[in-house]
Amino acid sequence: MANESVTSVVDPEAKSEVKPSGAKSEASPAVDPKVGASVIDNGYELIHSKSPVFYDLYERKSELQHQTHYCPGCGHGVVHKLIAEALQELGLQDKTIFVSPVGCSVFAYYYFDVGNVQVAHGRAPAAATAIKRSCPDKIVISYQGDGDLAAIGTAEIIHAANRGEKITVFFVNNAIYGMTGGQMAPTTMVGQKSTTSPWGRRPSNEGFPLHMAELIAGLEAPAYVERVALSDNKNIMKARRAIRKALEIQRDGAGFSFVEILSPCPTIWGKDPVEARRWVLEKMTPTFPLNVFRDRRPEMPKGNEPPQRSVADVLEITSKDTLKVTLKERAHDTSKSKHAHRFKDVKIKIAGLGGQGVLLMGQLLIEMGMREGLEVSWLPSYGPEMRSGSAHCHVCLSKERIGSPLVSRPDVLVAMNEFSLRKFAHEVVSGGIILYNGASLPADFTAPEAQVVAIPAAEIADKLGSTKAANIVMLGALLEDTECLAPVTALSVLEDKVKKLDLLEIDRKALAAGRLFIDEQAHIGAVSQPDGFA
Ligand SMILES: Cc1ncc(C[n+]2csc(CCOP(=O)(O)OP(=O)(O)O)c2C)c(N)n1
Ligand code: SF4
Repeated sequence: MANESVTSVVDPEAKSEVKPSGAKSEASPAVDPKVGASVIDNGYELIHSKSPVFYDLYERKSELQHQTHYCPGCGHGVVHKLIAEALQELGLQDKTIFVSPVGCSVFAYYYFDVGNVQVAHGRAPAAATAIKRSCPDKIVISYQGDGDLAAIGTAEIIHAANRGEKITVFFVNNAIYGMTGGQMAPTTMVGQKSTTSPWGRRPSNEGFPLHMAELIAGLEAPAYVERVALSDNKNIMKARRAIRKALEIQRDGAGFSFVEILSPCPTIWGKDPVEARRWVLEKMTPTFPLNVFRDRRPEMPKGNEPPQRSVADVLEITSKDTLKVTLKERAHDTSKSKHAHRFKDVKIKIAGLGGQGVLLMGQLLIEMGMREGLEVSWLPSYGPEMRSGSAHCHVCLSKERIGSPLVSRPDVLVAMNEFSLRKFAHEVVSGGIILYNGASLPADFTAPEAQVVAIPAAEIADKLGSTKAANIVMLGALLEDTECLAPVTALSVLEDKVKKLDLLEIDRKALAAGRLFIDEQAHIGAVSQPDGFA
């Protein structure tokens, strides 16, 4: 971690401390390599060592365990150290979950010995929201650069702040994209050169820099908003206090806390570490004034809090014990596990229009898979218009752990309309199955490598009383054709999921009709492939 010497005596528990030890002089410190102690003869003995909030070993740096991947003089190392010390002093290490961003600090999880989650670019406040809401007792930190927070992640940070999520955000503003080599950030200052503003930022073309602390302080919900700078030791000490205070606010459940930290990026700025620090003070602070913009407890109207339901409640499981029993029952329920799975894994893609029950069919399949003791995954995909737009889902059923839920080469394609048939048929593996919802295949369609079956599912479902049950007809056909799951499991899932008795009755019949169609009609000509079952 960055070797910032702490210039005041700190908590005796903390491992960086300053001890008086004799007469003063300007001589440089001698370092004892064994204990990491710097002994100087100016009256103080400096003892440096890593906070226990950091891992002992930086795994990624196999041969350079003593240093991080940050450039010399980078502010990220200093901020990491300040956060680690604050967590240590507050005794919060074991309760902390750190959300790492995309950017130079993405590797925070190699350093902080706390709970770690790494998220997509800009999404840290959204992920932190979910984590904090599901684990309200944890200390959740969203750590972000200016590209991450103020460009791609603008929406996430504004809305998390506006909702007053009880998380802490540390916003490292170095006025540039560091990791990707120095493109203009929303915080790049007027006149500042970057690879994408080589003439200097011009407000007439690129707009003005965003002042995130002020923007967030303008909202009603945040509890604490401060801007600090890593320009010199005095300001670093202020940053230290701000970071600690932000964490205390979260510890006390007081609301959203946000600290913007003006931070040097010597490498991209093309300056040495000392110059870069001076630049923070002389160039950045006039544009981004240091201030406590907000320090108050927000008042939330009482009495209209949304009902909080536990996971067990949502899953309709009354308690942990019931969950255990249910799982145990499932494990020992021979009627459910009797079905012999002759496959190692089956990958299915189900595609059609929103409203055709495409996503639901996938969910039913994975529920069935779970009941038969399989590993399962379901990945939905739909466009901007959920209803009536294209929709598809990826389903994996496997006896082994699933590496990726993405199905790019399905064993089975269920195409609920012609568009999906044409779009995805070429992805199906050689010898795979295509089940098409239609009385016959389009005249010019061929898929010589696959077994293609056209099933008039919509018509069958219509006759049974509801066109909407076409997806269940297809489900029945899929089960019969692939034998991947037992029909009895399908029935039990439908019985649990479909609450309306009249619809359940239609679904039962639809499931049976799909199976029957494959058994009795598919082989005598419903297969529209010229060569029959390929
Ligand atoms: C979705 C996505 N878009 C773009 C990128 C490329 N990218 C990686 S880091 C980064 C900018 C990081 O800058 P900043 O947040 O300021 O962090 P710094 O590296 O300066 O600490 C970008 C654009 C990406 N990884 N993912
Ligand atoms: S490029 Fe800049 S932000 Fe990234 S590690 Fe180096 S100094 Fe730090």
